[in-house]
Amino acid sequence: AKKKPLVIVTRTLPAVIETRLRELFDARLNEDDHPMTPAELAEAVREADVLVPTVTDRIDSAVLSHAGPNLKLIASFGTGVDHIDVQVAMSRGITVTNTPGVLTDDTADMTMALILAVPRRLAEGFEVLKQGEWAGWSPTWMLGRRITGKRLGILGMGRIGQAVARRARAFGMQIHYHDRRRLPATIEEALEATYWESLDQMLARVDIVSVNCPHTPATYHLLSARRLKLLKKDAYIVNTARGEVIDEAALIRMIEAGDLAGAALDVFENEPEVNPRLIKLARAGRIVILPHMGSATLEGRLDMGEKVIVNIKSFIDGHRPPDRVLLSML
Ligand code: 8YV
Repeated sequence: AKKKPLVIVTRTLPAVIETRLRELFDARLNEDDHPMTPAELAEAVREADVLVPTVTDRIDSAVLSHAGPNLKLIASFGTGVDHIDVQVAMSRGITVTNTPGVLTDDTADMTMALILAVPRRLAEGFEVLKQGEWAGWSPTWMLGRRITGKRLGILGMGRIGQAVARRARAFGMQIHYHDRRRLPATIEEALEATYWESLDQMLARVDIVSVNCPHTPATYHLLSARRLKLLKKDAYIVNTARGEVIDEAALIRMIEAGDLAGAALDVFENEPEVNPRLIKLARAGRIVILPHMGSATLEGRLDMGEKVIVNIKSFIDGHRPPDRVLLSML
Protein backbone atom coordinates (compact mmCIF):
# COMPACT_ATOMS: atom_id res chain seq x y z
CA ALA A 1 0.00 0.00 0.00
CA LYS A 2 1.06 3.56 -0.66
CA LYS A 3 2.54 5.41 2.30
CA LYS A 4 0.00 7.73 3.90
CA PRO A 5 0.85 11.43 3.55
CA LEU A 6 2.15 13.22 6.62
CA VAL A 7 -0.47 15.84 7.49
CA ILE A 8 0.68 18.29 10.18
CA VAL A 9 -2.13 20.20 11.88
CA THR A 10 -1.01 23.29 13.80
CA ARG A 11 -3.86 23.52 16.34
CA THR A 12 -6.17 21.12 18.16
CA LEU A 13 -9.32 20.54 16.08
CA PRO A 14 -12.69 19.07 17.17
CA ALA A 15 -12.22 15.43 18.20
CA VAL A 16 -14.35 13.95 15.38
CA ILE A 17 -12.23 15.78 12.82
CA GLU A 18 -8.99 14.63 14.43
CA THR A 19 -10.25 11.03 14.44
CA ARG A 20 -11.04 11.25 10.71
CA LEU A 21 -7.65 12.81 10.01
CA ARG A 22 -5.95 9.95 11.87
CA GLU A 23 -7.93 7.35 9.92
CA LEU A 24 -7.19 8.87 6.55
CA PHE A 25 -3.66 10.19 6.89
CA ASP A 26 -0.48 9.97 8.90
CA ALA A 27 -1.76 12.88 10.99
CA ARG A 28 0.48 14.77 13.40
CA LEU A 29 -1.81 16.73 15.68
CA ASN A 30 -1.25 19.47 18.23
CA GLU A 31 -2.24 17.80 21.50
CA ASP A 32 -2.21 20.85 23.78
CA ASP A 33 -3.45 23.43 21.22
CA HIS A 34 -0.50 25.78 21.77
CA PRO A 35 0.00 28.31 18.96
CA MET A 36 3.07 27.19 17.03
CA THR A 37 6.24 29.27 17.17
CA PRO A 38 7.95 30.29 13.91
CA ALA A 39 10.60 27.61 14.64
CA GLU A 40 7.90 24.94 15.01
CA LEU A 41 6.26 26.11 11.80
CA ALA A 42 9.60 25.97 9.99
CA GLU A 43 10.05 22.39 11.18
CA ALA A 44 6.48 21.53 10.19
CA VAL A 45 6.84 22.79 6.60
CA ARG A 46 10.19 20.99 6.32
CA GLU A 47 8.66 17.61 7.17
CA ALA A 48 5.04 17.71 6.09
CA ASP A 49 3.40 16.57 2.88
CA VAL A 50 0.39 18.65 3.84
CA LEU A 51 0.20 21.49 6.35
CA VAL A 52 -3.10 22.45 7.99
CA PRO A 53 -2.62 25.90 9.53
CA THR A 54 -5.13 28.28 11.09
CA VAL A 55 -5.41 32.03 11.31
CA THR A 56 -2.91 32.05 14.22
CA ASP A 57 -0.03 30.77 12.04
CA ARG A 58 1.97 33.23 9.98
CA ILE A 59 3.08 31.24 6.96
CA ASP A 60 5.27 33.98 5.49
CA SER A 61 8.20 33.78 3.10
CA ALA A 62 10.63 33.21 6.00
CA VAL A 63 8.68 30.14 7.15
CA LEU A 64 8.18 28.96 3.57
CA SER A 65 11.92 29.19 2.90
CA HIS A 66 12.17 26.08 5.13
CA ALA A 67 9.61 24.14 3.05
CA GLY A 68 10.80 20.64 2.29
CA PRO A 69 10.45 18.90 -1.08
CA ASN A 70 7.38 16.97 0.09
CA LEU A 71 5.23 19.96 0.98
CA LYS A 72 2.74 20.29 -1.85
CA LEU A 73 -0.42 21.46 -0.10
CA ILE A 74 -1.33 24.01 2.55
CA ALA A 75 -4.96 23.22 3.43
CA SER A 76 -5.86 26.12 5.69
CA PHE A 77 -8.54 25.71 8.35
CA GLY A 78 -10.32 29.02 7.75
CA THR A 79 -11.51 31.29 4.97
CA GLY A 80 -9.20 34.30 5.15
CA VAL A 81 -5.74 33.51 3.77
CA ASP A 82 -3.98 36.74 4.70
CA HIS A 83 -1.81 34.81 7.17
CA ILE A 84 -0.29 32.87 4.28
CA ASP A 85 2.03 34.30 1.64
CA VAL A 86 0.09 32.60 -1.15
CA GLN A 87 2.26 34.05 -3.89
CA VAL A 88 5.47 32.66 -2.39
CA ALA A 89 3.75 29.32 -1.70
CA MET A 90 2.61 29.08 -5.33
CA SER A 91 6.05 30.01 -6.64
CA ARG A 92 7.33 27.00 -4.70
CA GLY A 93 4.72 24.78 -6.34
CA ILE A 94 2.58 24.57 -3.22
CA THR A 95 -1.21 24.59 -3.63
CA VAL A 96 -3.21 26.56 -1.04
CA THR A 97 -6.82 25.80 -0.12
CA ASN A 98 -9.24 27.40 2.35
CA THR A 99 -12.75 26.70 3.71
CA PRO A 100 -15.14 29.24 2.16
CA GLY A 101 -18.92 29.07 2.45
CA VAL A 102 -19.31 27.04 5.62
CA LEU A 103 -18.78 29.96 7.99
CA THR A 104 -20.80 32.52 6.01
CA ASP A 105 -24.01 32.34 8.05
CA ASP A 106 -22.27 32.20 11.42
CA THR A 107 -20.14 35.22 10.61
CA ALA A 108 -23.16 37.09 9.24
CA ASP A 109 -25.11 36.26 12.42
CA MET A 110 -22.31 37.66 14.57
CA THR A 111 -22.13 40.72 12.34
CA MET A 112 -25.84 41.29 12.83
CA ALA A 113 -25.46 40.86 16.59
CA LEU A 114 -22.74 43.53 16.54
CA ILE A 115 -24.80 45.83 14.31
CA LEU A 116 -27.50 45.71 16.99
CA ALA A 117 -25.20 45.74 20.01
CA VAL A 118 -23.79 49.26 20.00
CA PRO A 119 -26.80 51.32 18.89
CA ARG A 120 -29.02 49.42 21.36
CA ARG A 121 -26.42 49.58 24.16
CA LEU A 122 -26.54 45.87 24.83
CA ALA A 123 -23.20 45.57 26.64
CA GLU A 124 -23.86 48.67 28.74
CA GLY A 125 -27.20 47.36 29.98
CA PHE A 126 -25.71 43.96 30.72
CA GLU A 127 -22.94 45.64 32.71
CA VAL A 128 -25.38 47.67 34.83
CA LEU A 129 -27.13 44.50 35.97
CA LYS A 130 -23.90 42.56 36.50
CA GLN A 131 -22.65 45.36 38.76
CA GLY A 132 -25.99 45.41 40.62
CA GLU A 133 -26.44 49.08 39.76
CA TRP A 134 -29.95 49.23 38.33
CA ALA A 135 -31.83 52.04 40.02
CA GLY A 136 -34.97 51.35 37.99
CA TRP A 137 -36.60 52.23 34.69
CA SER A 138 -36.77 55.80 33.46
CA PRO A 139 -38.19 57.26 30.22
CA THR A 140 -34.91 58.95 29.36
CA TRP A 141 -32.42 56.34 30.51
CA MET A 142 -30.30 54.01 28.29
CA LEU A 143 -31.65 55.46 25.09
CA GLY A 144 -29.97 53.96 22.06
CA ARG A 145 -30.57 54.56 18.39
CA ARG A 146 -33.19 52.88 16.16
CA ILE A 147 -32.02 50.23 13.69
CA THR A 148 -35.10 50.16 11.47
CA GLY A 149 -34.75 52.48 8.49
CA LYS A 150 -31.05 53.10 8.99
CA ARG A 151 -28.60 52.89 6.11
CA LEU A 152 -26.12 50.03 6.32
CA GLY A 153 -22.99 50.36 4.19
CA ILE A 154 -21.46 46.95 3.50
CA LEU A 155 -17.80 47.03 2.53
CA GLY A 156 -17.18 43.83 0.59
CA MET A 157 -20.25 42.14 -0.91
CA GLY A 158 -19.05 38.56 -1.15
CA ARG A 159 -20.76 35.61 0.49
CA ILE A 160 -20.65 37.07 3.98
CA GLY A 161 -21.59 40.60 2.87
CA GLN A 162 -24.63 39.26 1.06
CA ALA A 163 -25.65 37.15 4.06
CA VAL A 164 -25.40 40.29 6.22
CA ALA A 165 -27.51 42.20 3.67
CA ARG A 166 -30.29 39.55 3.80
CA ARG A 167 -30.40 39.71 7.59
CA ALA A 168 -30.29 43.51 7.70
CA ARG A 169 -33.16 43.72 5.19
CA ALA A 170 -35.28 41.69 7.61
CA PHE A 171 -34.47 44.34 10.23
CA GLY A 172 -35.76 47.05 7.89
CA MET A 173 -32.35 48.52 7.12
CA GLN A 174 -31.50 50.09 3.77
CA ILE A 175 -28.64 48.25 2.10
CA HIS A 176 -25.76 50.08 0.46
CA TYR A 177 -22.53 48.43 -0.63
CA HIS A 178 -19.13 48.98 -2.09
CA ASP A 179 -17.06 46.28 -3.73
CA ARG A 180 -14.53 46.28 -6.54
CA ARG A 181 -17.10 44.24 -8.46
CA ARG A 182 -20.76 45.12 -8.77
CA LEU A 183 -23.24 42.31 -8.13
CA PRO A 184 -25.31 40.93 -11.01
CA ALA A 185 -28.52 42.97 -11.33
CA THR A 186 -30.75 40.07 -10.24
CA ILE A 187 -28.88 39.63 -6.95
CA GLU A 188 -28.69 43.37 -6.38
CA GLU A 189 -32.46 43.63 -6.86
CA ALA A 190 -33.19 40.67 -4.58
CA LEU A 191 -31.15 42.32 -1.82
CA GLU A 192 -32.60 45.76 -2.65
CA ALA A 193 -29.01 46.95 -2.45
CA THR A 194 -27.60 50.23 -3.75
CA TYR A 195 -24.14 49.99 -5.29
CA TRP A 196 -21.54 52.68 -4.68
CA GLU A 197 -18.58 52.58 -7.02
CA SER A 198 -17.03 55.26 -4.81
CA LEU A 199 -16.34 54.08 -1.27
CA ASP A 200 -15.86 57.71 -0.20
CA GLN A 201 -19.35 58.65 -1.35
CA MET A 202 -20.94 55.67 0.37
CA LEU A 203 -19.17 56.36 3.66
CA ALA A 204 -20.54 59.90 3.79
CA ARG A 205 -24.11 58.65 3.53
CA VAL A 206 -24.46 55.58 5.75
CA ASP A 207 -25.33 55.20 9.43
CA ILE A 208 -23.50 51.93 10.06
CA VAL A 209 -20.54 50.49 8.15
CA SER A 210 -19.99 46.74 8.16
CA VAL A 211 -16.57 45.51 7.05
CA ASN A 212 -16.94 42.18 5.24
CA CYS A 213 -14.04 42.13 2.78
CA PRO A 214 -10.87 40.06 3.01
CA HIS A 215 -7.57 41.58 4.06
CA THR A 216 -5.42 41.86 0.93
CA PRO A 217 -2.75 44.36 -0.13
CA ALA A 218 -5.60 46.31 -1.77
CA THR A 219 -7.77 46.46 1.36
CA TYR A 220 -5.06 47.14 3.95
CA HIS A 221 -6.20 50.30 5.83
CA LEU A 222 -8.92 50.81 3.24
CA LEU A 223 -10.76 52.62 6.02
CA SER A 224 -7.90 55.08 6.41
CA ALA A 225 -7.82 58.14 8.67
CA ARG A 226 -8.98 60.25 5.71
CA ARG A 227 -11.90 57.96 4.87
CA LEU A 228 -13.00 57.56 8.50
CA LYS A 229 -13.39 61.32 8.61
CA LEU A 230 -15.96 61.09 5.79
CA LEU A 231 -18.33 59.21 8.09
CA LYS A 232 -21.16 61.02 9.83
CA LYS A 233 -20.39 61.86 13.44
CA ASP A 234 -23.21 59.61 14.63
CA ALA A 235 -22.16 56.65 12.49
CA TYR A 236 -21.03 53.25 13.80
CA ILE A 237 -18.48 50.79 12.46
CA VAL A 238 -18.73 47.01 12.71
CA ASN A 239 -15.82 44.75 11.79
CA THR A 240 -16.01 40.95 11.68
CA ALA A 241 -13.50 40.65 8.81
CA ARG A 242 -9.90 41.62 9.59
CA GLY A 243 -8.50 44.35 11.80
CA GLU A 244 -6.04 45.41 9.11
CA VAL A 245 -8.83 46.77 6.88
CA ILE A 246 -9.28 49.67 9.32
CA ASP A 247 -6.56 52.08 10.43
CA GLU A 248 -7.16 51.07 14.05
CA ALA A 249 -5.16 53.92 15.59
CA ALA A 250 -7.16 56.46 13.57
CA LEU A 251 -10.44 54.76 14.55
CA ILE A 252 -9.48 54.89 18.24
CA ARG A 253 -8.60 58.59 18.01
CA MET A 254 -11.93 59.38 16.36
CA ILE A 255 -14.02 57.52 18.92
CA GLU A 256 -12.05 59.03 21.80
CA ALA A 257 -12.61 62.50 20.33
CA GLY A 258 -16.34 61.86 19.86
CA ASP A 259 -16.06 62.14 16.07
CA LEU A 260 -17.73 58.76 15.66
CA ALA A 261 -20.63 57.27 17.65
CA GLY A 262 -19.02 53.91 18.25
CA ALA A 263 -17.76 50.62 16.94
CA ALA A 264 -18.21 46.90 17.40
CA LEU A 265 -15.07 44.93 16.64
CA ASP A 266 -14.51 41.18 16.52
CA VAL A 267 -11.07 41.52 14.93
CA PHE A 268 -7.97 43.64 15.60
CA GLU A 269 -4.75 44.70 13.96
CA ASN A 270 -2.39 42.80 16.28
CA GLU A 271 -4.31 39.76 17.48
CA PRO A 272 -4.29 38.44 20.12
CA GLU A 273 -2.99 41.81 21.36
CA VAL A 274 -5.80 44.33 21.81
CA ASN A 275 -4.92 48.01 22.09
CA PRO A 276 -5.51 49.01 25.76
CA ARG A 277 -7.29 52.16 24.55
CA LEU A 278 -9.91 49.93 22.91
CA ILE A 279 -10.40 48.06 26.17
CA LYS A 280 -10.81 51.40 27.94
CA LEU A 281 -13.41 52.51 25.38
CA ALA A 282 -15.22 49.20 25.85
CA ARG A 283 -15.25 49.66 29.64
CA ALA A 284 -16.74 53.10 29.10
CA GLY A 285 -19.49 51.53 26.98
CA ARG A 286 -18.42 53.36 23.83
CA ILE A 287 -17.57 50.25 21.84
CA VAL A 288 -18.14 46.50 21.91
CA ILE A 289 -15.20 44.16 21.45
CA LEU A 290 -15.13 40.40 20.96
CA PRO A 291 -12.15 38.03 20.74
CA HIS A 292 -12.43 36.90 17.07
CA MET A 293 -15.57 34.80 17.59
CA GLY A 294 -17.32 35.48 14.27
CA SER A 295 -17.21 31.91 12.98
CA ALA A 296 -16.96 30.20 16.36
CA THR A 297 -19.79 27.68 16.33
CA LEU A 298 -19.48 23.94 16.90
CA GLU A 299 -21.25 23.25 13.59
CA GLY A 300 -19.03 25.69 11.75
CA ARG A 301 -15.81 24.17 13.04
CA LEU A 302 -17.00 20.66 12.06
CA ASP A 303 -17.90 21.90 8.56
CA MET A 304 -14.52 23.60 8.26
CA GLY A 305 -12.77 20.40 9.29
CA GLU A 306 -14.78 18.42 6.72
CA LYS A 307 -13.78 20.91 4.03
CA VAL A 308 -10.12 20.60 4.97
CA ILE A 309 -10.40 16.81 4.68
CA VAL A 310 -12.15 16.99 1.29
CA ASN A 311 -9.49 19.38 -0.01
CA ILE A 312 -6.63 17.14 1.16
CA LYS A 313 -8.25 13.97 -0.17
CA SER A 314 -9.01 15.34 -3.59
CA PHE A 315 -5.51 16.81 -3.88
CA ILE A 316 -3.89 13.52 -2.91
CA ASP A 317 -6.13 11.63 -5.33
CA GLY A 318 -4.77 13.84 -8.09
CA HIS A 319 -7.82 16.03 -8.53
CA ARG A 320 -8.09 19.77 -8.30
CA PRO A 321 -9.18 20.52 -4.70
CA PRO A 322 -12.56 22.31 -4.56
CA ASP A 323 -11.31 25.29 -2.55
CA ARG A 324 -8.05 26.10 -4.28
CA VAL A 325 -6.99 29.71 -3.61
CA LEU A 326 -6.17 31.59 -6.81
CA LEU A 327 -4.01 34.69 -7.03
CA SER A 328 -6.92 36.48 -8.73
CA MET A 329 -8.84 36.22 -5.41
CA LEU A 330 -6.21 38.20 -3.53
C1 8YV B 1 -11.54 31.38 11.72
C2 8YV B 1 -11.53 33.48 10.21
O1 8YV B 1 -11.78 31.24 13.09
O2 8YV B 1 -11.93 31.89 8.54
C3 8YV B 1 -11.50 32.98 8.83
O3 8YV B 1 -11.04 33.73 7.95
O4 8YV B 1 -11.13 34.54 10.46
C4 8YV B 1 -12.06 32.73 11.38
O5 8YV B 1 -13.43 32.81 11.30
C5 8YV B 1 -10.10 31.20 11.47
O6 8YV B 1 -9.75 31.50 10.18
C6 8YV B 1 -9.64 29.80 11.70
O7 8YV B 1 -8.37 29.63 11.12
